Amino acid sequence: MKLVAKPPQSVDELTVQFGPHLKYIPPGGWQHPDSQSAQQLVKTHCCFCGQQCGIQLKVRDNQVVGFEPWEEFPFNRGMLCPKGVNRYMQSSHPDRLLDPLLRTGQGFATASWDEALNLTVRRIREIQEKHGPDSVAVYGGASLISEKSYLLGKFARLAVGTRHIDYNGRLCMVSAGTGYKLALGVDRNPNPWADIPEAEVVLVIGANVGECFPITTDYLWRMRDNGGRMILADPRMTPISRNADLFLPLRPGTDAALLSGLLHVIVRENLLDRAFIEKHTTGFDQVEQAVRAWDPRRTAEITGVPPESIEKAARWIGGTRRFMAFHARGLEHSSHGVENVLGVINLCLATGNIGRQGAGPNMITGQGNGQGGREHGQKCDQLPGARHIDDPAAREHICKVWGIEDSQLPHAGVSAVEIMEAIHRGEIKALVSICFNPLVSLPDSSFTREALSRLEFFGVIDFFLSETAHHADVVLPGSLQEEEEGVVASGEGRVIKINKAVDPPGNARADSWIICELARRLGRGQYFPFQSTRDIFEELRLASQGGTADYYGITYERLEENMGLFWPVPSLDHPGTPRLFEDLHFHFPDGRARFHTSEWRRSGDPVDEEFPVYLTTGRVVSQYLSGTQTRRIGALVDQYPEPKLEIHPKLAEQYGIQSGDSVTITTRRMSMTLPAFIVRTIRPDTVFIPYHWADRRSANQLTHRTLDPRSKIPEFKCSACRIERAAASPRQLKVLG
Ligand SMILES: Nc1nc2c(c(=O)[nH]1)N[C@H]1C(S)=C(S)[C@@H](COP(=O)(O)OP(=O)(O)OC[C@H]3O[C@@H](n4cnc5c(=O)[nH]c(N)nc54)[C@H](O)[C@@H]3O)O[C@H]1N2
Ligand SMILES: Nc1nc2c(c(=O)[nH]1)N[C@H]1C(S)=C(S)[C@@H](COP(=O)(O)OP(=O)(O)OC[C@H]3O[C@@H](n4cnc5c(=O)[nH]c(N)nc54)[C@H](O)[C@@H]3O)O[C@H]1N2
Ligand code: SF4
Ligand SMILES: [Mo]
Repeated sequence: MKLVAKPPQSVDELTVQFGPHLKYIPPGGWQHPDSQSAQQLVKTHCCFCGQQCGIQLKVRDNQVVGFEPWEEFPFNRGMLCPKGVNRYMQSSHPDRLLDPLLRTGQGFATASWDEALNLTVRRIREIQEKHGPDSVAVYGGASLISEKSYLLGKFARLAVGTRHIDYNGRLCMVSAGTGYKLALGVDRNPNPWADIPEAEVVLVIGANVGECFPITTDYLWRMRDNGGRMILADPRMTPISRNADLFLPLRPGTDAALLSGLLHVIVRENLLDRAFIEKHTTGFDQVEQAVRAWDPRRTAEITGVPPESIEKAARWIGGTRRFMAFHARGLEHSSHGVENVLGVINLCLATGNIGRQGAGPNMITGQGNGQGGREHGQKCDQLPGARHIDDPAAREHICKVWGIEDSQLPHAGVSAVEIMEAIHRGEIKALVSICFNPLVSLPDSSFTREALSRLEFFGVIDFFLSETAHHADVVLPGSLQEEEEGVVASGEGRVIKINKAVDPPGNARADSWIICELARRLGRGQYFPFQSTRDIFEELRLASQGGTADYYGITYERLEENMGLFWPVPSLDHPGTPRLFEDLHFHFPDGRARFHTSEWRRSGDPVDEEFPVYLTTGRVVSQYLSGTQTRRIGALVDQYPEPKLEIHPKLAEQYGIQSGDSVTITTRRMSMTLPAFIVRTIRPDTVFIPYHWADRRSANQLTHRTLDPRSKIPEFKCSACRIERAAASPRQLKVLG
């Protein structure tokens, strides 16, 4: 059987049709070959979310033509969500970039690799000669396999010679990471998911598990089948609320208050684990003092959660020694995201719930390599092995592995949103970006668009022409996950093997080749002698050795044999570490976990008379992130074709809005118009918009740039808005992009 949609042989069409419209494969348009027609089945993982489900890709004639479940992989045991079963359609998609593109007066023209790479290198050096080494910045991404993210950190610091490198995980996992490092000394989930069914009480706070982590739902159901209870805290009743035992419908941006209120009741009712607190922690006295003010009545006023529900939840949590908490971006996308995370960890520490099966605080990692992508140096303050760039011992180790002097290794740069702000101010003049679509995903998109227009040089490496790439001077056609072998670390902390299924099509090249080639042409080839991602991994092992995220004992062969290994794996005979802190030794010199006070503060964009409604943003099950990948697949597009404004019937009635009406929503930045979707599952003072679309359909036109002071994450989950019924109907789009 053959593919109905054939990949184009050239990008001529793109050079003519330069614009926001992309092609998509209609549902059923790409025929599903039967298993006999596949020449090869490649065991690998889904390229999308941090669950990293095992999957087998069917390969025929160097094309990925379908998939088979991989029943033996222990995490998902063959289960996949709608994105996983449709991902294979990207491989030969008609929109794949097949040649380098250079900007011309009218749009883009195809170019040879020599032209495109040489121009990139020449512009970087010209700009640095004029404005200094730090006038160039590098953006990375957490969908990249760990080899590429390691390589990118080295590329920025040694080949470009800039201190400014950061990545899209800055919009995602950094509040969690900062919180876990502050409290426990390590940025990784303490528990493997196999622990979930063993818990007696689970708190899910700010995570839409059903739509964003569909496979985790199965673990939660098993926990409930075993008699466990689930508490859900969210301004929206997401799909898993149907099986929640207690629902806490909190107001956006009030998590720290809720968590203080829960701890208040636990203290008052003496449900603490005093022995654990005394022996294994520091700082509880201040926290105990701080939560005194948060009695259920005051907590209810701020959060909107009834006081009885707060009391009940606290008694359940304090009444078990098998309590697990799970949080995702609903908790963390906040100007006090780190404090919110610390509030969750405080609950676990105060009740002695950590280091055991079925007990512990857990972040749910977002992106495919959201965990691994933040371990090996593409963060602005980080060196491989999750080391800090200002730590003299860490610098010495990395300088030795890289064969350089300390003076050659730049110090910390600024974070992703701050890089965009420095571009806007004209301080950073050039940007090289891979695996990031900031025009859609950063807050306040008009600001981002303005900043991009001020760049003197912008180079993008992507396999599709993303909305951001439209602003590039050079677009280098890179590779999909299945086009290079390597490793990722799943949300559990399990390092797993990604296998290569096909070569990049046309003149597209492996991302790692592109980065190494740029480094060579920048005159730094001696530091980039890699012939393969395996070579890069061998260096990564050495660079991570002795660090928190120690990969020294991991080899590709061991990963294949064991279906992954949980880091740290300090030696070749080490079995890996599925559960952290079993010895109740936390990663600080005195071995004690740290309590930190977690104070509630208002959002950076507070509601008032003019903007009286809370706006929150997030996801739907069929779309992924900025949508560049999933908006091109009809079977996914048709499930949720365009952004809608979720609104409660009471609020809708107040403004005379009916389902399907056009609604104009305005924030302190911008207005947009979109159809109303009236649902009873959202708080009546809050509206929700999924953010997977671009341009006039982008939720990030509305959001604000307030950052958490420590993690530098934007406050995507809480803006103030006003709404009104719009006169005209929004454009009904038939071809969806
Ligand atoms: N289908 C799909 N799955 C995905 C992704 C995707 O794009 N699509 N992306 C992946 C990535 S990178 C990530 S980071 C994760 C994100 O996974 P989640 O964080 O689960 O997803 P979101 O929709 O961003 O937000 C989660 C929930 O937070 C709630 N919320 C909003 N404001 C608040 C608040 O102030 N407090 C609390 N407690 N809750 C609030 C929202 O109602 C929403 O239900 O999903 C991953 N999985
Ligand atoms: N309003 C609002 N905004 C948000 C969020 C929200 O909840 N609300 N969530 C935030 C979160 S949690 C996240 S993670 C960010 C994500 O934001 P982005 O990182 O901008 O989103 P992606 O869609 O993953 O963009 C990645 C780009 O890299 C490309 N790409 C993917 N894999 C590879 C690869 O292996 N190699 C190469 N060369 N390119 C690749 C894709 O084609 C795509 O163009 O968005 C954030 N923005
Ligand atoms: S749950 Fe995540 S990893 Fe699994 S199939 Fe869906 S998108 Fe892919
Ligand atoms: Mo994310």
